[in-house]
Amino acid sequence: MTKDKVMLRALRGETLAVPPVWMMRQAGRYLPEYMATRAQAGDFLSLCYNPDLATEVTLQPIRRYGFDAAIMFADILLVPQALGADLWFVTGEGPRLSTIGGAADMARLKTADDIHARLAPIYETLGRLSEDLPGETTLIGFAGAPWTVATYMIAGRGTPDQGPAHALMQNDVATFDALIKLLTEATTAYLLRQIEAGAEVIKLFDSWAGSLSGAAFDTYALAPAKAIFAALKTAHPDVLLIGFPREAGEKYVGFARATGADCLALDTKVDAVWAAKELQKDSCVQGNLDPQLLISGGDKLISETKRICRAFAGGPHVFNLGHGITPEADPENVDVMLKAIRG
Ligand code: 1CP
Repeated sequence: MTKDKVMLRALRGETLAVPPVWMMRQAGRYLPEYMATRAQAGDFLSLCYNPDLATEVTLQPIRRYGFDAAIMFADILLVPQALGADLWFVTGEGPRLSTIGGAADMARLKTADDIHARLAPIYETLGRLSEDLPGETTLIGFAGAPWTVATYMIAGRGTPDQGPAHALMQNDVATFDALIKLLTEATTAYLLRQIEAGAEVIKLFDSWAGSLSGAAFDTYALAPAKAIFAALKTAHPDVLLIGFPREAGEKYVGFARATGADCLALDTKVDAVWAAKELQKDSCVQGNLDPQLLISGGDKLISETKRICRAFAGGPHVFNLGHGITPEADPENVDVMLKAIRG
Protein backbone atom coordinates (compact mmCIF):
# COMPACT_ATOMS: atom_id res chain seq x y z
CA MET A 1 0.00 0.00 0.00
CA THR A 2 2.55 2.57 -1.12
CA LYS A 3 -0.31 5.08 -1.34
CA ASP A 4 -0.29 5.38 2.44
CA LYS A 5 3.40 6.08 2.95
CA VAL A 6 3.60 9.46 4.69
CA MET A 7 6.62 10.59 2.66
CA LEU A 8 4.75 10.00 -0.62
CA ARG A 9 1.64 11.75 0.71
CA ALA A 10 3.65 14.87 1.60
CA LEU A 11 5.42 14.88 -1.77
CA ARG A 12 2.05 14.63 -3.50
CA GLY A 13 1.04 17.83 -1.74
CA GLU A 14 -0.75 16.74 1.41
CA THR A 15 -0.35 18.81 4.58
CA LEU A 16 0.30 16.40 7.45
CA ALA A 17 0.03 17.10 11.20
CA VAL A 18 3.49 15.56 11.74
CA PRO A 19 5.93 15.91 8.83
CA PRO A 20 7.72 12.81 7.51
CA VAL A 21 11.45 12.95 8.32
CA TRP A 22 14.75 11.72 6.91
CA MET A 23 18.27 13.23 6.88
CA MET A 24 20.76 14.02 4.15
CA ARG A 25 23.73 11.63 4.57
CA GLN A 26 21.78 9.63 7.16
CA ALA A 27 23.98 6.61 6.46
CA GLY A 28 27.41 7.86 7.38
CA ARG A 29 30.40 8.32 9.56
CA TYR A 30 28.55 9.63 12.66
CA LEU A 31 27.17 6.07 13.13
CA PRO A 32 29.49 3.44 14.66
CA GLU A 33 27.66 0.69 12.76
CA TYR A 34 28.45 2.49 9.47
CA MET A 35 32.15 2.66 10.38
CA ALA A 36 32.13 -1.08 11.10
CA THR A 37 30.52 -1.95 7.75
CA ARG A 38 32.81 0.42 5.86
CA ALA A 39 35.83 -1.27 7.46
CA GLN A 40 34.41 -4.61 6.35
CA ALA A 41 34.09 -3.28 2.76
CA GLY A 42 37.68 -1.99 2.81
CA ASP A 43 37.05 1.44 1.34
CA PHE A 44 34.24 3.78 0.38
CA LEU A 45 33.93 2.85 -3.31
CA SER A 46 33.98 -0.89 -2.53
CA LEU A 47 31.10 -0.20 -0.14
CA CYS A 48 29.14 1.63 -2.87
CA TYR A 49 29.58 -1.27 -5.32
CA ASN A 50 28.76 -4.05 -2.84
CA PRO A 51 24.95 -4.58 -2.87
CA ASP A 52 24.97 -6.57 0.40
CA LEU A 53 26.92 -3.96 2.35
CA ALA A 54 25.36 -0.93 0.63
CA THR A 55 21.92 -2.34 1.53
CA GLU A 56 23.10 -2.86 5.10
CA VAL A 57 24.34 0.73 5.60
CA THR A 58 21.16 2.13 4.00
CA LEU A 59 19.07 0.15 6.51
CA GLN A 60 21.15 1.09 9.58
CA PRO A 61 19.64 4.55 10.17
CA ILE A 62 16.14 3.16 9.46
CA ARG A 63 16.57 0.53 12.19
CA ARG A 64 18.07 2.99 14.65
CA TYR A 65 15.70 5.92 14.12
CA GLY A 66 12.71 4.76 12.07
CA PHE A 67 13.05 7.49 9.44
CA ASP A 68 10.18 7.72 6.96
CA ALA A 69 12.52 7.44 3.96
CA ALA A 70 15.74 5.60 3.10
CA ILE A 71 18.20 7.03 0.55
CA MET A 72 20.18 4.36 -1.25
CA PHE A 73 23.86 4.32 -0.36
CA ALA A 74 25.96 5.43 -3.34
CA ASP A 75 27.67 8.64 -4.48
CA ILE A 76 27.10 11.24 -7.18
CA LEU A 77 30.60 10.59 -8.55
CA LEU A 78 29.80 7.04 -9.68
CA VAL A 79 28.34 8.47 -12.91
CA PRO A 80 31.63 10.06 -14.03
CA GLN A 81 33.36 6.79 -13.20
CA ALA A 82 30.82 4.87 -15.31
CA LEU A 83 31.51 7.33 -18.14
CA GLY A 84 35.19 6.37 -18.00
CA ALA A 85 36.72 8.97 -15.65
CA ASP A 86 39.23 7.70 -13.09
CA LEU A 87 37.91 8.13 -9.54
CA TRP A 88 39.57 7.59 -6.17
CA PHE A 89 39.20 8.94 -2.64
CA VAL A 90 42.07 10.38 -0.63
CA THR A 91 41.52 9.67 3.07
CA GLY A 92 40.82 12.86 4.99
CA GLU A 93 40.66 14.94 1.80
CA GLY A 94 37.90 13.72 -0.51
CA PRO A 95 37.40 12.66 -4.11
CA ARG A 96 39.92 12.87 -6.94
CA LEU A 97 39.10 12.35 -10.64
CA SER A 98 40.89 12.51 -13.97
CA THR A 99 40.14 15.99 -15.38
CA ILE A 100 38.23 17.31 -18.41
CA GLY A 101 40.10 20.20 -20.02
CA GLY A 102 39.07 20.07 -23.65
CA ALA A 103 37.65 18.15 -26.61
CA ALA A 104 40.33 15.43 -26.44
CA ASP A 105 39.27 14.52 -22.89
CA MET A 106 35.61 14.47 -23.91
CA ALA A 107 36.43 12.09 -26.76
CA ARG A 108 37.76 9.55 -24.24
CA LEU A 109 34.44 9.39 -22.35
CA LYS A 110 31.81 6.74 -23.03
CA THR A 111 28.23 7.46 -24.06
CA ALA A 112 25.15 7.47 -21.82
CA ASP A 113 24.18 4.01 -23.13
CA ASP A 114 27.46 2.52 -21.88
CA ILE A 115 27.11 3.28 -18.16
CA HIS A 116 24.84 0.47 -17.00
CA ALA A 117 27.32 -2.41 -16.70
CA ARG A 118 29.42 -0.39 -14.20
CA LEU A 119 26.32 0.78 -12.33
CA ALA A 120 24.55 -2.59 -12.18
CA PRO A 121 25.42 -3.10 -8.47
CA ILE A 122 23.56 0.14 -7.65
CA TYR A 123 20.41 -1.16 -9.36
CA GLU A 124 20.82 -4.40 -7.43
CA THR A 125 21.07 -2.48 -4.13
CA LEU A 126 17.80 -0.71 -4.94
CA GLY A 127 16.11 -4.01 -5.76
CA ARG A 128 17.15 -5.45 -2.41
CA LEU A 129 16.11 -2.36 -0.53
CA SER A 130 12.65 -2.39 -2.06
CA GLU A 131 12.26 -5.90 -0.62
CA ASP A 132 13.96 -5.34 2.75
CA LEU A 133 12.63 -1.94 3.80
CA PRO A 134 9.69 -1.75 6.22
CA GLY A 135 6.38 -1.26 4.36
CA GLU A 136 5.99 2.32 5.56
CA THR A 137 9.48 3.48 4.48
CA THR A 138 9.91 5.26 1.14
CA LEU A 139 12.92 4.41 -1.06
CA ILE A 140 14.83 7.36 -2.52
CA GLY A 141 17.26 7.10 -5.44
CA PHE A 142 19.47 10.01 -6.47
CA ALA A 143 22.06 11.49 -8.77
CA GLY A 144 24.13 14.64 -8.92
CA ALA A 145 22.84 17.33 -11.26
CA PRO A 146 24.93 17.89 -14.43
CA TRP A 147 26.48 21.19 -13.29
CA THR A 148 27.58 19.84 -9.89
CA VAL A 149 29.00 16.63 -11.36
CA ALA A 150 30.73 18.66 -14.11
CA THR A 151 32.47 20.82 -11.47
CA TYR A 152 34.15 17.69 -10.07
CA MET A 153 34.96 16.26 -13.52
CA ILE A 154 36.57 19.48 -14.73
CA ALA A 155 38.58 20.25 -11.58
CA GLY A 156 39.31 16.63 -10.70
CA ARG A 157 38.27 17.36 -7.10
CA GLY A 158 35.95 19.42 -4.91
CA THR A 159 36.64 23.17 -5.15
CA PRO A 160 35.48 26.04 -2.91
CA ASP A 161 34.36 28.29 -5.80
CA GLN A 162 34.05 25.88 -8.76
CA GLY A 163 36.69 28.06 -10.48
CA PRO A 164 37.93 25.51 -13.05
CA ALA A 165 34.36 24.79 -14.24
CA HIS A 166 33.60 28.50 -14.60
CA ALA A 167 36.87 28.96 -16.50
CA LEU A 168 36.01 26.17 -18.97
CA MET A 169 32.52 27.68 -19.46
CA GLN A 170 34.21 30.99 -20.39
CA ASN A 171 37.13 29.68 -22.44
CA ASP A 172 35.81 26.58 -24.22
CA VAL A 173 32.04 26.66 -24.13
CA ALA A 174 31.75 23.91 -26.77
CA THR A 175 33.50 21.41 -24.51
CA PHE A 176 31.59 22.65 -21.47
CA ASP A 177 28.23 22.33 -23.26
CA ALA A 178 29.14 18.87 -24.58
CA LEU A 179 29.90 17.74 -21.02
CA ILE A 180 26.59 19.12 -19.66
CA LYS A 181 24.73 17.41 -22.52
CA LEU A 182 26.45 14.07 -21.89
CA LEU A 183 25.78 14.30 -18.15
CA THR A 184 22.13 15.19 -18.75
CA GLU A 185 21.73 12.07 -20.93
CA ALA A 186 23.68 9.78 -18.60
CA THR A 187 21.86 11.05 -15.50
CA THR A 188 18.50 10.50 -17.18
CA ALA A 189 19.46 6.95 -18.20
CA TYR A 190 20.81 6.19 -14.70
CA LEU A 191 17.70 7.52 -12.92
CA LEU A 192 15.30 5.68 -15.25
CA ARG A 193 17.04 2.43 -14.26
CA GLN A 194 16.87 3.39 -10.58
CA ILE A 195 13.10 3.81 -10.84
CA GLU A 196 12.77 0.47 -12.66
CA ALA A 197 14.82 -1.10 -9.83
CA GLY A 198 12.46 0.21 -7.14
CA ALA A 199 13.19 3.87 -6.33
CA GLU A 200 9.89 5.65 -5.56
CA VAL A 201 11.40 9.13 -5.21
CA ILE A 202 14.36 10.68 -6.99
CA LYS A 203 16.49 13.50 -5.58
CA LEU A 204 18.72 15.53 -7.88
CA PHE A 205 21.60 17.11 -5.93
CA ASP A 206 22.81 20.41 -7.42
CA SER A 207 25.12 21.17 -4.51
CA TRP A 208 26.97 23.95 -6.35
CA ALA A 209 23.96 25.62 -8.04
CA GLY A 210 24.62 28.69 -5.88
CA SER A 211 27.72 29.62 -7.86
CA LEU A 212 25.69 30.02 -11.07
CA SER A 213 23.93 33.34 -11.56
CA GLY A 214 21.57 34.93 -14.07
CA ALA A 215 21.36 33.22 -17.44
CA ALA A 216 24.01 30.63 -16.48
CA PHE A 217 21.74 29.38 -13.69
CA ASP A 218 18.85 28.99 -16.14
CA THR A 219 21.01 27.24 -18.76
CA TYR A 220 23.10 24.95 -16.55
CA ALA A 221 20.98 24.33 -13.42
CA LEU A 222 17.34 24.86 -14.35
CA ALA A 223 17.26 23.53 -17.94
CA PRO A 224 19.07 20.22 -17.23
CA ALA A 225 16.85 19.56 -14.18
CA LYS A 226 13.79 20.27 -16.31
CA ALA A 227 14.95 17.92 -19.08
CA ILE A 228 15.81 15.10 -16.65
CA PHE A 229 12.58 15.46 -14.66
CA ALA A 230 10.45 15.58 -17.83
CA ALA A 231 12.00 12.33 -19.11
CA LEU A 232 11.44 10.59 -15.76
CA LYS A 233 7.81 11.72 -15.47
CA THR A 234 7.07 10.75 -19.08
CA ALA A 235 8.30 7.20 -18.50
CA HIS A 236 7.05 6.93 -14.89
CA PRO A 237 4.18 9.35 -14.20
CA ASP A 238 3.96 8.26 -10.52
CA VAL A 239 7.58 8.95 -9.60
CA LEU A 240 8.08 11.86 -7.19
CA LEU A 241 10.94 14.29 -7.68
CA ILE A 242 13.01 16.41 -5.29
CA GLY A 243 15.15 19.25 -6.63
CA PHE A 244 18.05 20.69 -4.60
CA PRO A 245 19.49 23.83 -6.21
CA ARG A 246 21.60 24.47 -3.10
CA GLU A 247 22.23 28.14 -2.24
CA ALA A 248 20.18 29.30 -5.22
CA GLY A 249 18.72 32.11 -3.06
CA GLU A 250 16.08 34.07 -5.01
CA LYS A 251 16.43 31.52 -7.81
CA TYR A 252 14.53 29.03 -5.65
CA VAL A 253 11.39 31.02 -6.55
CA GLY A 254 9.64 29.34 -9.47
CA PHE A 255 12.21 26.51 -9.66
CA ALA A 256 9.69 23.77 -8.81
CA ARG A 257 7.13 25.04 -11.32
CA ALA A 258 9.75 25.47 -14.05
CA THR A 259 11.38 22.06 -13.58
CA GLY A 260 8.40 19.92 -12.52
CA ALA A 261 9.89 19.11 -9.09
CA ASP A 262 7.34 17.89 -6.54
CA CYS A 263 9.54 19.06 -3.67
CA LEU A 264 12.31 21.60 -3.16
CA ALA A 265 15.17 20.86 -0.77
CA LEU A 266 16.22 24.01 1.08
CA ASP A 267 19.74 24.84 2.25
CA THR A 268 20.50 26.36 5.67
CA LYS A 269 20.62 29.96 4.37
CA VAL A 270 16.97 30.02 3.26
CA ASP A 271 14.61 31.87 5.62
CA ALA A 272 11.84 29.40 6.47
CA VAL A 273 9.08 32.01 6.82
CA TRP A 274 10.02 33.47 3.42
CA ALA A 275 10.12 29.97 1.90
CA ALA A 276 6.70 29.09 3.31
CA LYS A 277 5.26 32.12 1.55
CA GLU A 278 7.22 32.06 -1.72
CA LEU A 279 7.90 28.37 -2.36
CA GLN A 280 5.43 26.15 -0.53
CA LYS A 281 2.51 27.22 -2.72
CA ASP A 282 4.21 25.55 -5.69
CA SER A 283 5.55 22.36 -4.11
CA CYS A 284 6.39 20.46 -0.97
CA VAL A 285 9.51 21.72 0.82
CA GLN A 286 12.13 19.90 2.89
CA GLY A 287 15.40 20.76 4.61
CA ASN A 288 16.78 23.91 6.23
CA LEU A 289 17.97 22.63 9.66
CA ASP A 290 21.65 23.47 10.16
CA PRO A 291 23.53 20.15 10.52
CA GLN A 292 25.91 21.87 13.00
CA LEU A 293 23.05 21.73 15.54
CA LEU A 294 23.39 17.94 15.60
CA ILE A 295 26.91 18.43 16.98
CA SER A 296 26.01 21.04 19.60
CA GLY A 297 22.51 19.74 20.47
CA GLY A 298 20.74 21.23 23.49
CA ASP A 299 17.85 23.69 23.61
CA LYS A 300 18.95 25.38 20.37
CA LEU A 301 18.50 22.11 18.46
CA ILE A 302 15.00 21.70 19.88
CA SER A 303 13.93 25.30 19.31
CA GLU A 304 15.29 25.41 15.73
CA THR A 305 13.64 22.08 14.87
CA LYS A 306 10.30 23.36 16.20
CA ARG A 307 10.71 26.71 14.44
CA ILE A 308 11.11 24.95 11.07
CA CYS A 309 8.10 22.69 11.75
CA ARG A 310 5.99 25.74 12.70
CA ALA A 311 7.04 27.75 9.66
CA PHE A 312 6.03 24.95 7.26
CA ALA A 313 2.96 23.64 9.15
CA GLY A 314 0.55 25.26 6.71
CA GLY A 315 1.55 23.20 3.68
CA PRO A 316 3.30 20.07 2.44
CA HIS A 317 6.54 19.56 4.38
CA VAL A 318 9.17 16.87 4.89
CA PHE A 319 11.57 17.49 7.77
CA ASN A 320 15.26 17.36 6.79
CA LEU A 321 18.60 19.10 7.19
CA GLY A 322 19.91 21.93 5.02
CA HIS A 323 22.97 19.81 4.13
CA GLY A 324 24.47 16.46 5.12
CA ILE A 325 24.89 15.36 8.73
CA THR A 326 28.61 15.52 9.60
CA PRO A 327 30.88 12.81 11.06
CA GLU A 328 31.15 14.87 14.29
CA ALA A 329 27.37 14.73 14.96
CA ASP A 330 26.22 13.00 18.14
CA PRO A 331 23.84 10.12 17.28
CA GLU A 332 21.81 10.93 20.42
CA ASN A 333 21.07 14.41 19.13
CA VAL A 334 19.21 12.81 16.23
CA ASP A 335 16.84 11.29 18.83
CA VAL A 336 16.42 14.74 20.39
CA MET A 337 15.53 16.17 16.96
CA LEU A 338 13.06 13.36 16.26
CA LYS A 339 11.34 13.88 19.60
CA ALA A 340 10.98 17.60 18.84
CA ILE A 341 9.34 16.75 15.48
CA ARG A 342 7.17 13.79 16.46
CA GLY A 343 6.47 14.63 20.11
O1 1CP B 1 32.70 7.01 4.30
C1 1CP B 1 33.31 8.00 3.84
O2 1CP B 1 34.35 8.46 4.35
C2 1CP B 1 32.85 8.67 2.63
C3 1CP B 1 32.02 9.87 2.88
C4 1CP B 1 30.92 9.86 1.84
C5 1CP B 1 29.63 9.34 2.01
C6 1CP B 1 29.04 8.72 3.25
C7 1CP B 1 31.02 10.30 0.51
C8 1CP B 1 32.24 10.85 -0.15
N1 1CP B 1 29.83 10.07 -0.12
C9 1CP B 1 28.95 9.50 0.75
C10 1CP B 1 27.60 9.00 0.45
C11 1CP B 1 26.69 9.91 -0.25
N2 1CP B 1 27.03 10.97 -1.05
C12 1CP B 1 25.29 9.79 -0.25
C13 1CP B 1 24.61 8.60 0.39
C14 1CP B 1 23.30 8.60 0.92
C15 1CP B 1 23.03 9.40 2.19
O3 1CP B 1 22.73 10.58 2.10
O4 1CP B 1 23.02 8.77 3.28
C16 1CP B 1 24.78 10.86 -1.02
C17 1CP B 1 23.35 11.23 -1.28
C18 1CP B 1 25.89 11.59 -1.51
C19 1CP B 1 25.80 12.74 -2.41
C20 1CP B 1 27.01 13.56 -2.69
N3 1CP B 1 28.30 13.16 -2.87
C21 1CP B 1 26.95 14.95 -2.96
C22 1CP B 1 25.68 15.78 -2.98
C23 1CP B 1 25.24 16.17 -1.63
C24 1CP B 1 26.14 17.14 -0.91
O5 1CP B 1 26.77 16.69 0.06
O6 1CP B 1 26.20 18.30 -1.30
C25 1CP B 1 28.26 15.39 -3.23
C26 1CP B 1 28.71 16.80 -3.55
C27 1CP B 1 29.11 14.24 -3.18
C28 1CP B 1 30.56 14.20 -3.46
C29 1CP B 1 31.31 13.67 -2.32
N4 1CP B 1 31.33 12.35 -2.00
C30 1CP B 1 32.02 12.16 -0.83
C31 1CP B 1 32.47 13.44 -0.39
C32 1CP B 1 33.28 13.71 0.83
C33 1CP B 1 31.98 14.40 -1.31
C34 1CP B 1 32.13 15.92 -1.25
C35 1CP B 1 33.46 16.27 -1.79
C36 1CP B 1 33.80 17.74 -1.84
O7 1CP B 1 33.08 18.56 -2.40
O8 1CP B 1 34.89 18.06 -1.33
